[in-house]
Amino acid sequence: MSKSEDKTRFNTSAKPNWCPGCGNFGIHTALKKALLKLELEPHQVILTSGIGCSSKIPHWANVYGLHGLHGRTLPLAAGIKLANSDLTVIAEGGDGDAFSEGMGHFVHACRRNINFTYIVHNNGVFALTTGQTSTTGKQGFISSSTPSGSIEMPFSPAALAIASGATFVAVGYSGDTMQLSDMIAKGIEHRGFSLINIMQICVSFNPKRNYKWYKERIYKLESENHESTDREKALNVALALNEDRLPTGVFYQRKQAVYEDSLPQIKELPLVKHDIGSIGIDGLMADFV
Ligand SMILES: Cc1ncc(C[n+]2csc(CCOP(=O)(O)OP(=O)(O)O)c2C)c(N)n1
Ligand SMILES: [Mg+2]
Repeated sequence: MSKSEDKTRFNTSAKPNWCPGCGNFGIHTALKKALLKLELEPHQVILTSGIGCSSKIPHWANVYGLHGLHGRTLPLAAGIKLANSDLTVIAEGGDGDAFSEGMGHFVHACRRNINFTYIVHNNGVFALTTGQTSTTGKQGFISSSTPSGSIEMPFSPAALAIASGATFVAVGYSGDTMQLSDMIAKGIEHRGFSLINIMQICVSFNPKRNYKWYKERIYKLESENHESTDREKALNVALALNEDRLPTGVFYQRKQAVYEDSLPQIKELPLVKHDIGSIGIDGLMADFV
């Protein structure tokens, strides 16, 4: 059997230790399916992550991985892509990682358009730290950090991404692995920054948003003839934040030059492939003496 026929090549011998029923299992499966669909090999892919239940994912995918600091999955991914643009770079993490600690990085990633994919496991809580309200939690949400109900309004990650200049914005659901693997594959194929914001089930700390709750509310944008190249329409859909109707699909996409194509140093050849044998640093070092 050739390497590319081995459908188990992204599996690890260690098994994920997420809670039984956790939506991260669906995302994990969808990611591996997407990598198989794109006929990628393990050595061509790297996953970066922050801190959280979701951010443990690089441990359980047989690709390169870097489990970083809370809120810092995006600068890791950006740095890796700029150093070795031959790699397929995927950043992962939770909503706390993306939209609390890492919010500044998120806006800049959207506007810079470096060619990598960001998969956000959005469960509306800080799960690893046992369930504090996050920026995407519902107003009134009762948790250990908001015992009388959250006062703040949640925001829309998709709307912020579109407004910040992102060139590929999709929203998925952890319970629909088929749709999700397609969406992740499309995101990876997109040249530029791609956001896959996934509504993720957290059975332990956000139990009201369970499989039944989502099933009653989820619908596919494609069934409503959504035009994903129309930025204004996409923004309106993203801004709706209607708890009773939750759209999934590619909200918005457009073609735009990627950041690394405009950098003369790496335009033709990835930085890691540059010949540095002929570069002398003696003159530079002499300045320090
Ligand atoms: C700088 C820093 N601040 C806070 C923490 C504590 N902390 C660990 S995980 C986490 C939140 C995790 O929530 P999320 O990113 O949504 O991931 P989930 O566990 O829900 O998948 C926090 C606040 C930390 N590890 N580092
Ligand atoms: Mg979370």
